[in-house]
Amino acid sequence: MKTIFSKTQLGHDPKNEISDGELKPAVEIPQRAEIVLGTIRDCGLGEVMEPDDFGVDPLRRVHSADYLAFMESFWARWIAEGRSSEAFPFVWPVRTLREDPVPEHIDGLLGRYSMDSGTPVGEFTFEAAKASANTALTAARLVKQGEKAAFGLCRPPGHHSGPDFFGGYCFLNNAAIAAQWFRDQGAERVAILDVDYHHGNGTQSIFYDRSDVLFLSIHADPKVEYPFFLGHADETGENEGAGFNQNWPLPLGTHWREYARALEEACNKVVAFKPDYLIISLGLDCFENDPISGFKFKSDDFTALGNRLAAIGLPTVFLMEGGYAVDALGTNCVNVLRGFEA
Ligand code: SP5
Ligand code: ZN
Repeated sequence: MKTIFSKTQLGHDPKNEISDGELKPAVEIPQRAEIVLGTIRDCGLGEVMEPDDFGVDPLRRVHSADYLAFMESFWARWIAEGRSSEAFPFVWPVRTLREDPVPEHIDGLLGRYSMDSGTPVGEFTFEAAKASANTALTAARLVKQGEKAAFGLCRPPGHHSGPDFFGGYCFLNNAAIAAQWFRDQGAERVAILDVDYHHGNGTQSIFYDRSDVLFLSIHADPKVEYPFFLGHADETGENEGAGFNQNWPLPLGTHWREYARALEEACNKVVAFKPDYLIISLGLDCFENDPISGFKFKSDDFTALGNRLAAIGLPTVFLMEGGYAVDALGTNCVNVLRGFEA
């Protein structure tokens, strides 16, 4: 299968993050993409292509104009404020506080348009995020043109980003942008299956009241894991979207054997929905040695995951999300993709 990737995606190069309440070295780093790319080349998975630029329109179908304008102008305003290093949000409009009027000061805006302090914004972050979204769109277009599957080597990832906020290392929701693009190109139904270790809160929220995009997510129970505030089993969609969202929160320590039972249910849901296309939010952070995660996948289990996804039998777009055990990331990613092709 073909892989899409642009070097522009490496421009987001965070040094630190606030993780577990402390300043720690960043884990969502450019080396993640480099190691995956290297493994794809070494094993001869297929051609690696640059993305095309799809412009702002497909981003606008998912994200609000004010959020995109904020991200576009952020770095210049941060510098103008006298700041010089990567930016961390630090105040948020929770509960009794007001979102309107929108603040004028950059510190207020930073909180208004974010969900956590674990996601620093740097000079080239938004350029990298746009390239990552173009990678997703280019992969989607390949599948629309008849490829059985394509791999968008997205980085930064996307599934935590909502209509008007960044967070969880995500700035633009690549999977949502690709799903909406398929709809705008005439697809009737699109399914998104999120196998990242963390709940895809952004993607869920974007499609929560819609029946044309099915969102399914298997992840660590948010009672005990990030993102904490979404991803429970009772979130099944609302209004028009009732019944078109499903979560499988699983306990810390979950092995492939238990995971596979949830995956079976999710795959059967996908088949019953009869979508035109399937998008896989491909996190690789269920791996046993992932430094921030608590599931117990072995490298071979990723092959089994790819096998099961292939058996669904749909045109499939794989978009990379998380996965932070850098040394094993290339192997684990390629195992899914080759497991799919086997
Ligand atoms: C795309 C994606 O995978 N984003 C994940 C964002 C997670 N950010 C919070 C990290 C908190 C890590 N806590 C580790 C506790 C065990 N040492
Ligand atoms: Zn994750």
